[in-house]
Amino acid sequence: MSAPRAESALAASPGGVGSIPAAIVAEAEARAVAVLEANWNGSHTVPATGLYPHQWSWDSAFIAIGLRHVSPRRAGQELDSLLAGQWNDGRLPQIIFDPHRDTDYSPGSGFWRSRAIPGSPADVDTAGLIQPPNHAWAVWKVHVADPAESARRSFLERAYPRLVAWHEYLRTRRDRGGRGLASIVHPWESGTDNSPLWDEVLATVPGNPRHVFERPDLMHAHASERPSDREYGKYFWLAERYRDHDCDDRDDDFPFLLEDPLFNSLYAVSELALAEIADALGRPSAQHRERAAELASALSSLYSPAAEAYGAFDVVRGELVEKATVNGVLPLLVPGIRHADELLATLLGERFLGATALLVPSYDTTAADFDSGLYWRGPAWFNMAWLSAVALARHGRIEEADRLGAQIVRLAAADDFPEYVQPWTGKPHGTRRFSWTAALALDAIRHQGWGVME
Ligand code: 2M8
Repeated sequence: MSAPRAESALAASPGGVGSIPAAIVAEAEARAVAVLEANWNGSHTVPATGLYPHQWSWDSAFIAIGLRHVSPRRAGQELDSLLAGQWNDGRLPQIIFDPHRDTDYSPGSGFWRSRAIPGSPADVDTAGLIQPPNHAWAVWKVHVADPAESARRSFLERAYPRLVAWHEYLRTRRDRGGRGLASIVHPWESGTDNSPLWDEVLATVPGNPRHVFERPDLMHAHASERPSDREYGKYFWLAERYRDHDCDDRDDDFPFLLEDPLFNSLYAVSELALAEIADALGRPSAQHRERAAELASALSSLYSPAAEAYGAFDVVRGELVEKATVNGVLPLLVPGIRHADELLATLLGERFLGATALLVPSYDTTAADFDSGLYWRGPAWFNMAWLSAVALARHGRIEEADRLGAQIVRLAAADDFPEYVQPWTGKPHGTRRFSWTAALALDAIRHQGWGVME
């Protein structure tokens, strides 16, 4: 289903944030800061006060990347508080629960009962799953925003061993396919929950969990903008099975094991950030650069010539899911990645940004099941636009990156920092005053350039 396409601001208004009147940028900036202020709860920032009332893992890293421009200290606290939820095996959990908001989101701490699982942190309740590893990258970016403040707080010294343990967890416990890439064990771990990439595998997953689940999310977002109850049945079934095996990653018959191209690309970028951190601390860094190169090389097995994008590898069936999603063009972030020309052509071509999209759609707009308003099955998300801008700039496409940066700012400010938008009209969807939308708009305004490690 494709929607009528509006005249493209991307094509019609060349130039970056500088092409937006200064007063509008100043107002957008002030309002973005106010969103982050309102969503700060004393130790971390919630993604949105109603829909997502706890601390989410990869959200916090994106949030810190924006927050660093207004308060490097608070950006550091954001990440410190996330790292405090680390398990003994190194995993950084998808969610750290706020005990005061326990019934406001499902599954909550009562479902996960993490403290009963060996190796979980003793003083906070967390989910057992993980999210994409953008954390070392965020730690580095927070450090470079104010190295003196970072040094005063020994930020890198404290974060580095925890980040190394996190990546070790991914390398040792999550290489379920033995192919040098990390597998996700649940759609929630991708951050792109109901992406069409997971459809075929989810079809094999039972949808009848024992847990009787509720949908408090539907009080804050319309059902047509959220995964269905049918999908939720499968999500809970998988989470329940993972929890009941004590989240130990040694469940041989686990039915959902996928290598996601975006998850592994962020892993590679974060491994390079670990090298920067190690250099700054005067420690050996070569192993991190080698590891990043290994990941780049292993990622190439995900390339699909048919999709002209990277797909996701289904470890259980040994098959590549060959669909073009925004996840599958973002390996462009990784130095040394193969098929970069094809990925650039896909990202800038008709199926994604094309001549008329305002932001990058999450899924191939020509696919039969593309849906311009449904969550991760078509709409454009601000974190993906921001990652695309960084990726484009890496490949010398500065003008396109700047235009995307300007669109991030315009569309974020136009509708009170929406969670996601219709790609051609910019119509807002999901919740409003969404933290990573505000944070990444702030970064697009304030950053010194799109350099990956700046
Ligand atoms: C969405 O995911 C959560 C589960 O983690 C949900 O649907 O309830 C995704 O957009 C994910 O990427 C994001 O981290 C999370 C919080 O913003 O919401």
